[in-house]
Amino acid sequence: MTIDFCMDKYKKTIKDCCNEEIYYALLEMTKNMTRAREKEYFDSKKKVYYISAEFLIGKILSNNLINLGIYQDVKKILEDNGKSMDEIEEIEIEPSLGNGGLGRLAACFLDSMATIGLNGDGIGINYHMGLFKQVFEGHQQIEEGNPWIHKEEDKNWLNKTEITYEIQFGDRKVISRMYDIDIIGYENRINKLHLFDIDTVDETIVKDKDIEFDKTCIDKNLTLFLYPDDSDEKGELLRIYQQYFMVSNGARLILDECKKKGSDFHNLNEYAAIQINDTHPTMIIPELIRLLVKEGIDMDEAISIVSKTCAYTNHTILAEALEKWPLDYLAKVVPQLVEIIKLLDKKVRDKYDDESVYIIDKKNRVHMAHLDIHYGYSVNGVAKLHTDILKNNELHNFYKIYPDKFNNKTNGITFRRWLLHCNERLADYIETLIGSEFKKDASKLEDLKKYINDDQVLKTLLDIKLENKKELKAYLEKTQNISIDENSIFDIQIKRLHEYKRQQLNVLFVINKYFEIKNGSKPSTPITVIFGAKAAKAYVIAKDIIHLILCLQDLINNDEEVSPYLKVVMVENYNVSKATKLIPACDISEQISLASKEASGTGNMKLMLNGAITLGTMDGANVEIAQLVGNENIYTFGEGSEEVIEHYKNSDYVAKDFYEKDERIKKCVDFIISDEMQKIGDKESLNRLYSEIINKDWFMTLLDFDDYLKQKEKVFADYEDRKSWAQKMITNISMAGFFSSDRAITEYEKDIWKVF
Ligand code: 26V
Repeated sequence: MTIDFCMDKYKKTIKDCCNEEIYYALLEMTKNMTRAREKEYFDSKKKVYYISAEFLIGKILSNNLINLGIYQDVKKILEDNGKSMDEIEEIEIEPSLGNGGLGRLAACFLDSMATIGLNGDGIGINYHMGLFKQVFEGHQQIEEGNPWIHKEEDKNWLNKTEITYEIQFGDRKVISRMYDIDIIGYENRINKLHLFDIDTVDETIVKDKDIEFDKTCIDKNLTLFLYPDDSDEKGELLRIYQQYFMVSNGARLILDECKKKGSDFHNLNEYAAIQINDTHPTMIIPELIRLLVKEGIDMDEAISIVSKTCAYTNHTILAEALEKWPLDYLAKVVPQLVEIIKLLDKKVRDKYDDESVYIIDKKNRVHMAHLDIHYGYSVNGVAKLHTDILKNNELHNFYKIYPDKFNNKTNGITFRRWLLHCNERLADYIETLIGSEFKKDASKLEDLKKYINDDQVLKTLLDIKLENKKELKAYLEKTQNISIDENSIFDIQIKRLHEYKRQQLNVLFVINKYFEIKNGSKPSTPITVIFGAKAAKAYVIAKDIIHLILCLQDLINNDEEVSPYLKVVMVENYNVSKATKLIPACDISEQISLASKEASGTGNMKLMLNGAITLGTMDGANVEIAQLVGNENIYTFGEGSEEVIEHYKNSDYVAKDFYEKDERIKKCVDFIISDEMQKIGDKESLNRLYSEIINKDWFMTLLDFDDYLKQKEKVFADYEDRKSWAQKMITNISMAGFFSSDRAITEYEKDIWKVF
C-alpha cells in the first residue's frame, strides 16, 4: 500500500483533498494493488462459473480494503489527517444489482470463493440502474431510478474489457461488451465478476426520476434496469431478452476460456462447473447445446456434455415465482433455442408418462425449473427444511426420478461484511477474547462459549450493543429526523416486503401494543419496532402494508401518551448499506414468515451473528438456528410447515373465523380502517388491506397471531434479566459459525463442483 494515494492521483496531500477525491484515490489504489496481487495466484484447470441475474454486491471500497488487509491502516492515516472513513464511505453509491436474498447470496458466495482460494467467477448483467431507490412521500413508497455507474472510467469499479460478442435475437443483433469487477478474497486470491452490457444503452429514455420507460426499445434499454416489472407482455419479453443476453454471453465466454485452456469441448465438464442461480439463467442449457452442435458435436453428445456441466439451485417454492415462459415469447426472442427446447421436452415425454415433469405444458409454457432438473447434474435447496419440502412436496415427482441429484446446501453469509466490516466493535472485542483465527475459520467462534459465565464479558457485550444502538439512533435522527430511545428494545424486521414474510403480523402486534399502552398497561422497557423493506412497484398489497406502517409511525410517534413506551420506524430505502447499520444494533430479530414459505433467509444469520435473538417460526434456516442454539436461546412460535402444507391441501384455513373468534384480532384488524387511521392515511389503500386480511389472508397471518403475541411477551420479559439475555447473545454469536458462506461454498465445492 502506498500512503500517498492522494498524491498519486491528485498531486495533493490527504489534508488538501475533499472526501470525494480521497474516495477516488482509494479506489485507484485498491485497483492497483489488486493488479499486483492477481499475479500471485495460479488458475486451476477447472473453474466455477456462478451465473446469476442478480449480484447484490453493495458498496465495494471498505470491503476491498478489509480483504486486502489494509482497512485499519487506511482508517488511521485518514484519521491522522483529520478525515473520517465513515464520511468517505458515504460518497460511494451502492450498486444495488439485486432484489434481495438471492442476489445478496450470490455476492456473499463470490467473496467466499475468492477467500477459500477457489477459481470461480460470477457472470451477470451490468444493469445501469439497480433496484429502485425508495422514497417516502405522503405515507407512500415512491420509486426512483438508482443509477450507479460513474461515467469516467477511473472513478469506477468496473473495468472495461476488450471482450465483445455479437448476440443474435429473433428480431435484432446487438454487440455486447464485458466489464469486470474484481472480487478480492480475504487475504487470498482475486476472482472476477463479469458483467455484460451493450454500448447503445440510453439512460435518457427514463423520464425524470421515474422508473417508467419504453420497454420495446431493446437497443436502448436491454441493460438499463434490474428486472423491470413483468406485469405486462412487454416487460416479460424484455426479461427474456435480458436472460438470453446474459446466458449467450456467458456460454461464449465459458467456451472460449475452456478452449484456451485446452478443452476440446467433449471434456467440457473437466474445465467448467456452471452453477445456475435460480431459473433466470436456465437458457444457458439449450444455448450451450446449440453452440456445441455448431462446433460439430453430435446433438445427443452435446446434451450429455451440458448435463454434466450445469447444476441448479432452487431459491423458492412459491409457485408464482417459478418461471414459465410462453413458447411464443421464446419463439419471438430466441427462435434458435425453440427447436432444442422442444427436443429436450420430447426426450422427457418419451421416457416418462407423468405430465407434471414435462418441460412444455399443455398451455405451451416452458417450465424453466424442469429444464434445469432434467438437464443439470445437481439440484439443491438452500436450507434443510427447504430441500426436504422440495423432495417431499414441490418437486417430489422429480425426486422420484432423480433421487441422487437432490442435495441440500444451507445458505451462508460472508463474515467479512457482516461482522468485520459492519460491527468493528464486536469483531475487535471477539479478537481480544479468542484471537483472530475466527476470521478465517468461523467455527472458531465456538470458543466464545467458555465466557458464558464471565460477568465482565457479558457486560461488555451489552455495552457494545448499547454503543451500536446509539450509533443507529444518531443515524436515524440525521437521515429521517426520527428520535428513538437507545435504552429501548430494538425489535427489527428487515427484508423485502412480501405477504409470506408477514410484516403485517408484526404490524398487528404494534396495534395491539398501542391499545395496551392506551389502557394503562405499559411495557417495563420501551419498545422500538423498526422495519426496513421495499415493495415491488406493481405489488399493490405490499405497498398497502408499507402505507399502513408509515401511518402508524405517524400516529404512534406523535402520541405523547404512547410514544415514550412504543415507537415505530420505517427506514427509508432499505439496502445493503442500511443493513450494515441496522444489524449491529438489533436486539430482537423478526423472522416470522409462514412456515414452509421462506426457503432459507439470510438476514436471520446476519442478525444472530451480531448478537440479536431470533423470534421466528420454524421456517427456512430458522430451524437450523434453533437446532444450533437450543430452545433457551431462540423464541419460536406458530404452526409448523407440515401443518401449514396440510391447510393448503385441505383449503381449511378461514381468516374470517379467526377474526370473529378472537376479540383482540378483531379490534386490531378493525383499527386499520378506524377514523384515526383514515384521517392520516389513504382510505382506499387501508380498506383494501383490511379486506385482504379478513377475506383472503393467503399467508395465514391470523393463524399465528395468538402464539406470536405470547412469545413476544416472553421475549420482552426475558430481556429484563440482562445477564441471562447476554448469555443468549453470546450463545448465538458463538454458534453462528456454521452460517459462514465459506462453509457453504466448501460444501458446494466438495459435493457439486469438485475443482480442487
Ligand atoms: C420472487 C418473486 C417473483 C415474482 C412474484 C413473487 C416473488 C416472490 C419471491 C421471489 C423470490 C425469488 C427468489 C429469492 O430471492 N429467494 C430467496 O433466496 C434467498 C437465498 O437463497 C433465501 O434466503 C430466501 O429465503 C429466498 O426467498
